[in-house]
Amino acid sequence: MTHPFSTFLTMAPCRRLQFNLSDMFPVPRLGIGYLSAHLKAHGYPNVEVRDVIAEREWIPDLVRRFEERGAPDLLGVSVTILSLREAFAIARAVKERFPTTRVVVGGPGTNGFAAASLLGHGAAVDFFVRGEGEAAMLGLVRALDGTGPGIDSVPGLVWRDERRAARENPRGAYRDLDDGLRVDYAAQPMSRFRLHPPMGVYPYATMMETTRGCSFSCEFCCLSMPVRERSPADVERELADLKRHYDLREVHFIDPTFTLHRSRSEELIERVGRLGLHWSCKTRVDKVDEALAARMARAGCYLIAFGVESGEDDILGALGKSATGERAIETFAACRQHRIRTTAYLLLASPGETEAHVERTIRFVRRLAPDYVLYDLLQVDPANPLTRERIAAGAFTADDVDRYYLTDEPSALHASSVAGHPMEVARARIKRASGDFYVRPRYFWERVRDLRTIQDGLNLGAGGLTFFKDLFGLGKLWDR
Ligand code: B12
Ligand code: SF4
Repeated sequence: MTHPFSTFLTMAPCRRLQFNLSDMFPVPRLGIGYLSAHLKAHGYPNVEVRDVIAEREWIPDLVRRFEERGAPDLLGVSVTILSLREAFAIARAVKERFPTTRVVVGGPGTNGFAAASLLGHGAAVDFFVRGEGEAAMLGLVRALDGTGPGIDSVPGLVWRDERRAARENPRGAYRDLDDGLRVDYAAQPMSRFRLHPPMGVYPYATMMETTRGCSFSCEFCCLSMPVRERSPADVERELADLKRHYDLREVHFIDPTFTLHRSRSEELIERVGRLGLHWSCKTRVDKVDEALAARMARAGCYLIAFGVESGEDDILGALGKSATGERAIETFAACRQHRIRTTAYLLLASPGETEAHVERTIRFVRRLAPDYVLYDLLQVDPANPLTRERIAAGAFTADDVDRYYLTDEPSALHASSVAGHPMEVARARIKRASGDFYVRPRYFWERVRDLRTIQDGLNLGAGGLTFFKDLFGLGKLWDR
């Protein structure tokens, strides 16, 4: 049986970041792709996915679209923590013009905030969803069109009752990732997508999820949750289909720790290898050794991004990261030996970090010799333990965090990092460390010598241009 209920799914762009390659290189949205597929599989064919980032659209374009084609019954907006305010702006504009359209906001950005904060600051949003969205979205649609039980049974839903008090439902069971559900790629503008550098070397390229959750519990991360894995055979089937339909040559696996379990990883790597694809992934330095790197390289892996975080073992300990700096050096050497490129994610402004630590980290990165390095500030996120500990210790308040992410008002967090470093100090450290690594003729020469495709050269140009614009404070390439 099919239902006429209409749903429109989109995402909020993140307009507050400077060095934001990700919004300039739109990628397939796995999250809303799964939601769309799940609704369609359960008798709701009337689902539209609009990638406003790929289409370079903003609120007036959405409103115009709804005026011309009719507004949906339900508008779903996907957010990260950094795009919640943009989602609120979309909701305000849509509700003002189309008051009967309900708005639901979901995605990783909703997870850490109190229900009352989300509903209070996001006054135009009817519902928020925390955690996995497939069952929640279907439950919400059924509750709204009257074919299912009420709103109070939708898993992970944050909503207002008749007295407008904030209510929150418990989360439901985790999805079985081997249930055969596939991302609704057909609903997305596949030809517009490009993985951002340093990925996307072998177009056409896309992303794929083979696991959810991570069994480690690093203090600064929001991805720690029970791990579920897809069977390698199912991943192979999906990749083979994508290869046929979209001429796929490259895939980036978004799993938090791709090589988490050795035997499964080996099987998966072998199956991916049979397809003759180029691929990249993210993992931990203590989850790859020389033998695994060799297998990965043989199977087409050309890039691994590692959460190195720091070269200082005391800082790693404080961050709850059990790997060591020396292990990182060994793993990076193993990747080099097998011509696998490496990206090192490093965190600056960690608790207890001093100028001496930063200097040593810069020297450590020279020894590590990654192909790419991405220094970032430790992220304030109420979904990570570090932020909650700092609130409990009185370093800042939950209200500061709410103001920082949910409003345009000033917050203590504009002036200071989560670990208490003045923001200008923290930013200066990132610039200094990034400059030390990238602004070297030798680095440029090494990159040119290692170019593997024409697209690789174009990526080098685009990545370099964005980096230097940011380094010299010239603003984003796309800012509207
Ligand atoms: C691929 C990716 C990207 C891609 C695409 C983002 C996307 N949302 O699809 C790009 C490169 C654009 C990107 C950009 C950024 N990202 Co990113 N990204 C990821 C990554 C690696 C995978 C996301 C993914 O596809 N997951 C798989 C899908 C199936 O899960 P999902 O998206 O969470 O969706 C499920 C639920 O969240 C929910 N859901 C999602 N949307 C919606 C919408 C509705 C209406 C409902 C009801 C439910 C719902 O249902 C889905 C199915 O269960 C994650 C880390 C990870 N492994 O999860 C980080 C992650 C999402 N990114 C993060 C961040 C911080 C960023 C950036 C700020 C990075 C930067 N400095 O530039 C930008 C922000 C861009 C923006 N517009 O806000 C953080 C978000 C933290 C947070 N609390 O919000 C994460 C979790 C990484 C991390 N460890 O901190 N990212
Ligand atoms: S930082 Fe990496 S290893 Fe640690 S919890 Fe997050 S995803 Fe897992």
